[in-house]
This record gives sequence, structure tokens and C-alpha cells, in this order.
Amino acid sequence: TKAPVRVTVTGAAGQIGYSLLFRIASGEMLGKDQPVILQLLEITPSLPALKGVVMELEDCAFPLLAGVVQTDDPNIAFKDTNYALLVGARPRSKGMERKDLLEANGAIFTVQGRALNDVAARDVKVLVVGNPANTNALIAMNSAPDLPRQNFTAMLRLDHNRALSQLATRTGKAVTEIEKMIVWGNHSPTMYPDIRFCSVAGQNAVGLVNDEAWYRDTYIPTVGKRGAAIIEARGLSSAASAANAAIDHMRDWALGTNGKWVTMGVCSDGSYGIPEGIIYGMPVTCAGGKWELVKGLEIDAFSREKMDATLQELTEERDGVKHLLGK
Ligand code: NAX
Repeated sequence: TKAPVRVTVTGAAGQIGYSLLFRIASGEMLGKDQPVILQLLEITPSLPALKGVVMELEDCAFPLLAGVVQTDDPNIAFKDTNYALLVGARPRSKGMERKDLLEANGAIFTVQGRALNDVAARDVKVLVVGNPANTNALIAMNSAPDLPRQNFTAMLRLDHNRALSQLATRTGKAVTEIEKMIVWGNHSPTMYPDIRFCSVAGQNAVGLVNDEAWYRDTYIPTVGKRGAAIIEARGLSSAASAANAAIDHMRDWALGTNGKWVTMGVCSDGSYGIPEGIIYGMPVTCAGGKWELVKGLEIDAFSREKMDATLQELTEERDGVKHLLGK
């Protein structure tokens, strides 16, 4: 049997946490043969609620759950951790300006980045889910200068999965028949779901859809505004689907994609005209515990415009937290 690995989840008593922890503990993220130790971080006032969640974890008697840590101290939560899912963040409260939101989250992700830098396993895989996810990942990455930048990623997988599902519905095919989906940019309504390289059951997706107006005026905004549509319908933001996307992201990163493209928010190396150092949704493949950028794709004028618009938003977010980025 394998030795247990350590998985940190922050914001573990929140709604995404409640959909996430049980699936990690049951082996859906890292495999049915991989024991895990859960290291759960919450803010002090939420520790009693976290205790209740941990009682439920105990009551599942998961064979793969080798231990649970509950703490409000990032240096304990991230100690020797192999996988860190940064879910907890400061939500926007009524009347809060974007600037204040960036500032509040800046404080959280600077502290957590430093703790990762100081105590996590050197090959820790970090996934930032808490919004604004790309910029929070940027802050954490810059607060952890001793860790490789490739260790830090932001979650665009929910957007990717939404893009797959909408395209499957439109074409009447199964999601499993779709290859080479991309969602470029920020995890925000400016994201750009790009189906130019997609095939659906072996056929070119653009040709199969054969309706550019639908693609531009319905598909792209439907995917981009899906989060708001969920809030409107459910009265709460996406939680089970967000947890599912986090599982997909980490599983693929750890266990590989067998050549299949997936979208991850990763630190740009300057490819595709995205400035070096920005955390941007990009197509990647994963193998051997590493992600690799899909390179050499042609960018047409429409795509350039879309990719620059979402980049512009990310650049503004970065400028808003510049004082937290060191250097
Ligand atoms: P909840 O408010 O239900 O839970 C968040 C939890 O984080 C709370 O229990 C809170 O006490 C905790 N927390 C806050 N600050 C913390 C800190 N400094 N350290 C540790 N824990 C802390 O939110 P939930 O619905 O679970 O969403 C979590 C985050 O995911 C939000 O920022 C949300 O915007 C973001 N999302 C990101 C998505 C993505 O695709 N990247 C999609 C879903 C979701 O909207």
C-alpha cells in the first residue's frame, strides 16, 4: 500500500469545502489506492463549524482517510503538504469596492503564500479556487519565491467544463466526444471559450455548429455568465460543480491527461502574447505530475481581441495589488 500524502484545503467549512472534502477522502482526486491526510484551514470563528464537518468525515469511515488536521494556523495547515487547494477567500460584501476586495484577499494570499514557501513540500501542487482566483494565485506565487512558479495554478476548470457541456448540448453529442477545448484568460465573465481547435466525435466543432452568430452572441456569454446564472437560480454560488472542477484539475495534474487538453490558469512564459508572469487560462496537457503548455496554436483576429480583453482585466487586477508582489 502507498504512503499517505497530505492534502490541504482552506475555507474547509465553506460550501465548496462541504462538496470537496468527502470526494478527496473517498479517493476520487488522487486514486482509490492513495491514502490521504486532510489538513484543514479555517478562520478562528469557523473552527466550530469545521469540527462538525470533520465529525461527518469520521462518520464516513473512509478507508483512505489516514488523518485529519483542523487549524487556524497556515503554518500548521501547509506543513509538508503535497496538494494545496486554496478555496477560502473574502467574499465581496455589500458596498465593497473591487479595490477593497483585492486588498482583503491580498492579505490572505500573501500570508498563505509565505506559509507554503516556508513549510510545504517543495513539489507542492497549489490550486487557487478563491476569487479573484487568477490574481490570488499571482499573489501566493509571488509570496513564495523559493517554490517553482509552475507549482501555482488557478482554477479555470469549471469554465472549461461549462464550455464542454454547452457545446455537447448544442451538438447533441456526449461531453466525452469533445477534444481540445480551451478557455483563455481570467476566471471572470471576460474569459474566452475558444472552440476553433475542438473536435466533436471526430468532426471539426466550428463546422458542426456552423453558426457564428450563436457562437459569438450566445455560447461565449452563456459560458462566461454561467456563475451569475447559478446564483440567480439557486440563491447561492456554484459549489458542487466548483468542487468537482477542483477534483478534475488536481486529478489530471497528479495522474496525467494521456495527451488530452485541459484548461489551467498558469503562469505565462510569454507565449501567445500574454506577458510573462501573468496567471492566465491556457491549454495544457499533464504527464508525470507536471503540466505542459500546448504551444504553437494560431491566434486569429477575433481571438486576439478576446484574449487581449481578458488580459486587460488581469493587468488591472495585478496593478491593484502591485505593492503585494515584492520586487
Ligand atoms: P463560502 O463563503 O461558503 O466558504 C468560504 C470559507 O472560507 C468560509 O468558511 C470562510 O470562513 C473561509 N475563509 C475565509 N477566509 C479564510 C482564510 N483566510 N483562511 C481560511 N479560510 C478562510 O464560499 P464558497 O462558496 O465555498 O466559495 C469559496 C471561494 O470560491 C469564493 O471566493 C468563491 O468566489 C470562489 N469560487 C471560485 C470558482 C472558480 O471557478 N475559480 C467557482 C466557485 C466559487 O465561486
